[in-house]
Amino acid sequence: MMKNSTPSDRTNSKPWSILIAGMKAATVALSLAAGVVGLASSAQAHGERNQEPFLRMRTLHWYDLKWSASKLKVNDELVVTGRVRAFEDWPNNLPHPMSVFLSTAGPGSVMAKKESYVNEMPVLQSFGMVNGREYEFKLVLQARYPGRYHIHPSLLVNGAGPLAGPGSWVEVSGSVDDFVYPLKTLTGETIPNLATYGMGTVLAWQGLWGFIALAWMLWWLRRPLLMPRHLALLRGREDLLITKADKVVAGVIAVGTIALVYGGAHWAEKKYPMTLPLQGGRAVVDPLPEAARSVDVKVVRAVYDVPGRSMRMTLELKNNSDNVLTVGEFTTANLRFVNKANSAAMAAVPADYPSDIVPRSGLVVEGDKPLAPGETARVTLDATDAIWELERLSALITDPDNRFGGLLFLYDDKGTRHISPVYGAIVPHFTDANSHF
Ligand SMILES: [Cu+2]
Repeated sequence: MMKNSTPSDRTNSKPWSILIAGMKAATVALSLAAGVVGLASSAQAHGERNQEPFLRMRTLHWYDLKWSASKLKVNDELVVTGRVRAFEDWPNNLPHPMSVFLSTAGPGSVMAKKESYVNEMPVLQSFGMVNGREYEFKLVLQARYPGRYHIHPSLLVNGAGPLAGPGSWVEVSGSVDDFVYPLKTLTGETIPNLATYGMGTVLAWQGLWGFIALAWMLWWLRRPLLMPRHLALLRGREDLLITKADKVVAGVIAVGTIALVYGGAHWAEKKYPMTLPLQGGRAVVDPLPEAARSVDVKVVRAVYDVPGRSMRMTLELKNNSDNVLTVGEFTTANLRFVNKANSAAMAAVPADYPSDIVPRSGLVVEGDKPLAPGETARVTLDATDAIWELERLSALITDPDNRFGGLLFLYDDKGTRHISPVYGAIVPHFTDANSHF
């Protein structure tokens, strides 16, 4: 019996106090979240290197990335375009990309996302991807906060989390106070700046609820607290704990809260008679037409040489096309290992492409002989670079599922690119890796 009437239970018995406590908790959570965002923006990184190698090598492969600018003023537009392929050898332990959302990865909301398209379809909503198929995306962003930011496209995969594409450094100059995002609504109303639209209303409501919560808290805090109340309970004097005034105040707050919620909803309904709910449906986006597979790739052996920071793979390539093909590039985990001896492959790397994700040593193709139409040949590729360590991809040796994946770009004599997926098991070698080839 005593337990049933402790002071904490007493407050819990009033639904409005639960409501107010909930709102207080939400306010604290929001301010904490704001603090975390603030910290993240000062650190300027977003953990892309911390993702497990299988998340970067076997999920989405991004290529042909273009950033329309590297220097912007506040309000300038940045257009990020490219292609992304949902990999065929998607990890078993990860939900497939049945529901994905196109966004950006960067330090907070430094850019406003204005438009997003996949295969020229607007993707305000989530959509599904098919493994082994490709998609063309376009993101239109508007510079908001001055600073220097690493901006990636990213797909948020339901169940698997955010999977970011390659990032490029973008510098924004100017003042955040100049940021404007005008908009015309479907009802014809012009909003001069979406960033500040309705801000007064938001602050007023937040302030009002905050004030009520504070008043309710102070009402109880001003009196003797835990021990005296506990003693009163022990002596069976529960009647002393709640006065008549308490009941009146509680009643006023209860009725007032309900009236405020009802009145507020009524006011909003009147002020904004036409509103659309946030759209939670899914967009349907067809993948790009499938190109004929020019080259079949079989992984004969793949080795990650730990001390040498080198990935070596022996592949069996079968040329199904009518063209003579040469190996130009191997791309994985947003890194581009380019065969420097291949002029078409070198020409496919724009001068302004982020150099930190194009390893300098490139891709060494042993023998580097062109592949005749119909020919099947074994080729050994060597991707050696400190970047394996730097990007923490060498952690793939500790994965419980030692597999790797990537895309192989081959070029014909006209300079046309032919893309083939590469995937298979990979064995770490801690010493003397070269003796196995
Ligand atoms: Cu980044």
